[in-house]
Amino acid sequence: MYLWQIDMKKDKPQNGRGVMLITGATSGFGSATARMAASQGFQLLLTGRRSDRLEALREELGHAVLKTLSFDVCDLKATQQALSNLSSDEVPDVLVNNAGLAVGKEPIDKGIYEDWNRMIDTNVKGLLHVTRELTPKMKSGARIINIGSIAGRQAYPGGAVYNASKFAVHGLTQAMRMDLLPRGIQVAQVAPGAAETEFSSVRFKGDESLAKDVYKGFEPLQAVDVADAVLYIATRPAHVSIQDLLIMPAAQASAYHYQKT
Ligand code: NDP
Ligand code: 8X3
Repeated sequence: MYLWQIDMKKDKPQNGRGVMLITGATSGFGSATARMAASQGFQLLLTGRRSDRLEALREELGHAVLKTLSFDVCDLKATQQALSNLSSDEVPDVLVNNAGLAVGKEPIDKGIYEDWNRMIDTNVKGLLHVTRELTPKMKSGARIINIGSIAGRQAYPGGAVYNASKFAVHGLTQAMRMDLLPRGIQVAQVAPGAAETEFSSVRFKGDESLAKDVYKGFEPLQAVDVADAVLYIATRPAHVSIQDLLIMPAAQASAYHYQKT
């Protein structure tokens, strides 16, 4: 049995690792990270918009979950309201800025403003909202892990605004690391390639056949592979800072190069 398959309702975590707040814990990388972090002794603050999924995760992970907080990261007031009431022992030791999405794959001259706004508001402004609210309270030794993407390293046709938002995460991660260095807060980025989650279903607005096509002919990453990278960073000794981790499926060499059957 893998560590992350432990039944959290029965098996109390052995080692206190501190508090981890995960944005976008209702699906994909976020929920896989929650499960793995719980199995490794973290106490969790789980966030996302879908409160039913947060509650299901709380039920599954039992006492590992300190709190679920349902809010939209794009909404500054709602973010402030949700995060302002954390008690001192709920301030995260690890913040995983994971909530994000791609919407649409139109070329720039056919792009849809609403889709563009959703990507920029969620991937850039949402990450900023959560970071701005939590970093003043975070202590020396804390870590922030931003989920970037291969799309933040290489642009691709139809990806313009998603690319721009993830290039922004890449830049923000570097600047945040410099700003927070004097406070002893580490900042890392995990940048995955193609991973089979709800990501493509969201991108293609519920068209499951288009979503499935993305992963045809090769073995994509699974959410647990990315969670594993997040937990690796989160559990390094205090003097070790993993700054940047690009993680790809074996069949993907770049944003454009896939070895498909
Ligand atoms: P999923 O669609 O499975 O999960 C996305 C998560 O983000 C959900 O929990 C969703 O929760 C949350 N979210 C989206 N919008 C908001 C919002 N406005 N407010 C709060 N939470 C929000 O996709 P992934 O797990 O794949 O994606 C996670 C991150 O990884 C994203 O940043 C994505 O860009 C990035 N990524 C994905 C890759 C992939 O191939 N899958 C590769 C590289 C990076 P809810 O809907 O409940 O609010
Ligand atoms: C998601 C990976 O290549 O679809 O960030 O942009 S990709």
